Amino acid sequence: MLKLSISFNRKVERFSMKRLDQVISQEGVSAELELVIKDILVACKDIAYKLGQGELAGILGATEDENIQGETQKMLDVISNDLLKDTLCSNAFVKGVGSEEEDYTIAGHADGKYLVTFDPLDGSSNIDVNLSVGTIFSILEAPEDSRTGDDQNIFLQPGRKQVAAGYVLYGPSTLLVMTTGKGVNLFTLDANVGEFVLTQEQLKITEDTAEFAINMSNQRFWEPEMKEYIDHCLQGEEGPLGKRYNMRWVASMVAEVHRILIRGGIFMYPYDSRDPSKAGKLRLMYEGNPMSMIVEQAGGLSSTGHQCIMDVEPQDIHDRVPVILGSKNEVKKVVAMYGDYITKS
Ligand code: P6P
Repeated sequence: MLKLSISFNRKVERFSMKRLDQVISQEGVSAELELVIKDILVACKDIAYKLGQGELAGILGATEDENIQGETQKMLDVISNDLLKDTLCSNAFVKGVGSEEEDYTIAGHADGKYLVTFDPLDGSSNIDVNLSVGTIFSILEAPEDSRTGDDQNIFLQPGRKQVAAGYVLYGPSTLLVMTTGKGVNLFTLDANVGEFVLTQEQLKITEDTAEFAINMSNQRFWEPEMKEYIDHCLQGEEGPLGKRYNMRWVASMVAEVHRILIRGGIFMYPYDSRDPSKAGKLRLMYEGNPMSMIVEQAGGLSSTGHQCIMDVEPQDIHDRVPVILGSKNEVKKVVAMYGDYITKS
């Protein structure tokens, strides 16, 4: 009898959960912006379905093409990109889109109010081994002038100008984490009804951590400051940081950031000397900025080592940026080693 009552309560609780539109309308989001967010999620629900099909859909594996980043495109990279691009460019309130998978920005509606940048399938090297991947999106207001969405210059705004940012994590469950500047909420896709429902609200990142995420195989290419910080972590209790650290690396930024939101941590993809012409591996407009808005809205910090990522003035839609983000007090330790201590409280 007890078992039946528990399962019944869970069902009742689920149907009392707030839907996405109920939450964002309470945040004072304009009807136009709500429609843009909803279209992003229409595409993401289709991406989630296609990912869930795996081998059955015959869409795993790589294409023979490379994107502008010099990365071989997976079939699902292209499919996900096309879904988001087609859905958003047909939305009357979208002036243009920028994608990791597109060389140039693409025009939507000339009088659209919003610009959307996205990484359609971040971490896609994980697809063929069935590990978590995600979609990252960032929304800016379009300048009120005559330039059209295929002019990348209208996108070149610092991350502080974002009006919304989020990601969809395609894991054991499909989760949406999003902010419109009033905190960070977590929604779970209820596949039975095709709705994202609020499952955790106002997420906060713990200020301290003992878990770092970095690709250690690049250690010989890092700047001395990063080498020193990681060396201090590895010295554990006997070292200058005075505690034992754990390490994680999923090679999927969405999964790393989600773990940090839930249990704290610090994620770093620092500058490395493999290609001195590049500021880092990760891209500012559709990885660094949206993840930084989420992390800062959840009480964390996000820095290049020398300035907050959302203060960087972009020069190109595909600008790269060093990324150090996560638990506030740990990010401050790393940034202090670079000498430019963040004075944010
Ligand atoms: P590496 C995925 O390709 C990605 O852009 C991020 O999601 C991830 O954190 C990073 O690159 C992984 O890079 O060099 O470890 O494969």
